[in-house]
Amino acid sequence: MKLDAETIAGLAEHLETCQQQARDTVKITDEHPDMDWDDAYAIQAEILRRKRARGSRLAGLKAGLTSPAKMKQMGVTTPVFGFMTDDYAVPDGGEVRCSELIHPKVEPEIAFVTRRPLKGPGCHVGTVLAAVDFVLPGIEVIDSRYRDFKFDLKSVIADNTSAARFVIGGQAGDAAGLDLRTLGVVLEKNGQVVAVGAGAAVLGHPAAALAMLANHLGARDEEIPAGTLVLSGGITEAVAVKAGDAVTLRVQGLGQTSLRFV
Ligand code: OOG
Ligand code: MG
Repeated sequence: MKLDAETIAGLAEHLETCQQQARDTVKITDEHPDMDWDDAYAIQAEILRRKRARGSRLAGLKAGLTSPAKMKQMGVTTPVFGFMTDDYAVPDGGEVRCSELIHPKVEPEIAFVTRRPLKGPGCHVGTVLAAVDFVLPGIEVIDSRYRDFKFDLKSVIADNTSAARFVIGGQAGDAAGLDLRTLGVVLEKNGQVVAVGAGAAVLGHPAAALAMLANHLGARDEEIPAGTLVLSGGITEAVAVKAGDAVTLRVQGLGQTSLRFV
C-alpha cells in the first residue's frame, strides 16, 4: 500500500459524494499517481463500509471489463471486481431516474446466483458450475464518476467499477445444463437492436469471471458466499442511455428483463 488510511478514507468520501450528488470528477490517479492495486481496492472497500454504516445491504458482487468489447471500449486489458448494494437494485421493468446519475450506460450481462461458497485459489469454470444455483438475464447500469468515462484501472477499481444500478429478470436457467458460451444475448433500446453477443465473449466462458473473482477474493482470505448474486461483466460494448429510453435484454431460452430511464 502506498496511501495512508486518512488518504484512503478521503478518496472514498470524495468518490461516494460524487455518486450521491451525481457530479463527475477527474480520475484520482492524477493526484495520486503512485497508488497501487491494494490502495484501489481499499478505497472501494471503504465506500462499501460507509454505505453499510448508513444501513445499505450488500446485494451482490460484479466482475467488469471481462470481454474484449468492453476492454477495447475502455482501453484496458484486465478485469476488475466490485459490489452492488440493495439501493442499486431496480425491479424488473422498473424506472431509473437519470437525475440521480451522471452519464449512465447499459450493459448486457449473465447474472449468476451461487448455491455454495466459492473460495480461491484454484477456482475454475468447473468449480464455479458445481457451486452455482442458476443464471438469469441481467442489465447493469454503469455510471463512472469520472469525467467522460475516462479512467485507468486503479481509478475505476476505487470507484467501485462504475456500479450504479442493475436489474435481473426473466427465467432462471440451470447453469450446468446450459452451454453458457453459445448463449445468445440481444440488447434493445427503444425497440431497436443495439448490441448482440454470446456468453463466450466473457473470458471464453462467463463462469470464468466468477472463478477469477473467487481467486481474487481468496488471495485476500475472502470468498463468494453461498446465495450471492454475481454479474459476470458486459458481453458487448456499453450503450449510453438518457431519460425516455426503454431498454430490454433478451437472453436465449432465459426470457427478458427491462428498464426504463426517466
Ligand atoms: C467499468 C465497469 C465495467 C463491465 O461489465 O464491463 C463493467 C466501466 O466500464 O465503467 O461493469
Ligand atoms: Mg458490468
